[in-house]
Amino acid sequence: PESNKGLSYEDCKATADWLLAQTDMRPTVGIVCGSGLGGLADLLKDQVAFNYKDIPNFPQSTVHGHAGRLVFGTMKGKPCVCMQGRFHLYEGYPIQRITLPMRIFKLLGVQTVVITNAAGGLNQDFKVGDIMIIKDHINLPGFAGNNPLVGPNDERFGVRFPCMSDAYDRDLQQLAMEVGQELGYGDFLKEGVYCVLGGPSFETIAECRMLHMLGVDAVGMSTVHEVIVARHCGMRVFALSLITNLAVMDYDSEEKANHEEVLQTGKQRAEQMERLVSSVVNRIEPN
Ligand code: 6GU
Repeated sequence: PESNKGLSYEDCKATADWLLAQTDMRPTVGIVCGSGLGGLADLLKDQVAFNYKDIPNFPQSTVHGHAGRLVFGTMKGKPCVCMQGRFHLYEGYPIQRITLPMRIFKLLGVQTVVITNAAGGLNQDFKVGDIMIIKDHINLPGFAGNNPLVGPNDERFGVRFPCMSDAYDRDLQQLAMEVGQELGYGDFLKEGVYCVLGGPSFETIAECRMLHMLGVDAVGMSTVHEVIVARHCGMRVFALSLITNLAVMDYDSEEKANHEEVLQTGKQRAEQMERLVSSVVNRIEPN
């Protein structure tokens, strides 16, 4: 039907097969680079990269700070595929389109997805530059029917009503905590609940207060849709937020959220974020 803006299984398969025909790499880990965190992809060895615009059926990334390439390569010897730049709801794509890469990952043979994002901190214990291991999410657009799985369900991907209480793999969270401690990141490695909003406008003070009351630790404009689609088709998920700014919670504050600050913090913490991700990837066991 018209309401289904997603791609058919056959179209997804065609895209995956097109990619598989151009490289011998068979990635088991898929990585999504958040705003200002595209450097992760540059860590890959023996790269084979594709601009999104050259990949059949792929949307194109339009935002400053996002490169728009799919990069195959090895990270510490492990074959990976990395989205350098992602698609957001606020760019205007149908929600089923922004999550297409997750299904491509699945059809490429990916078993574990590692997702990063830049987020605003709401937890009063958080500081700019903290890295938050996502333990759960609130899909606020989903409350209003904006879920990437809306439309006919193709059982070849997954079930009609997928469980989300185990969305974020516990073992990978634990592994990341251990790896983070070993790297000496204990002081700025946190965990918490991520809430997605549609964007592109940042939150009002009243909205931040509301989210804080709801138990949200960090707020952003991505990740959750990808997680839902990744879980639907049975991939394991690990996700990290870089706290690039603190959400404004009181009317006396002079602070204003802005994209430059987001990118700036990304640059400052990029190296640690990259080291944490690559060390976790290194220790991911096959399913
Ligand atoms: Cl404060 N809000 C949202 N929605 N996304 C963000 C952010 C804030 N900081 C980085 N990304």
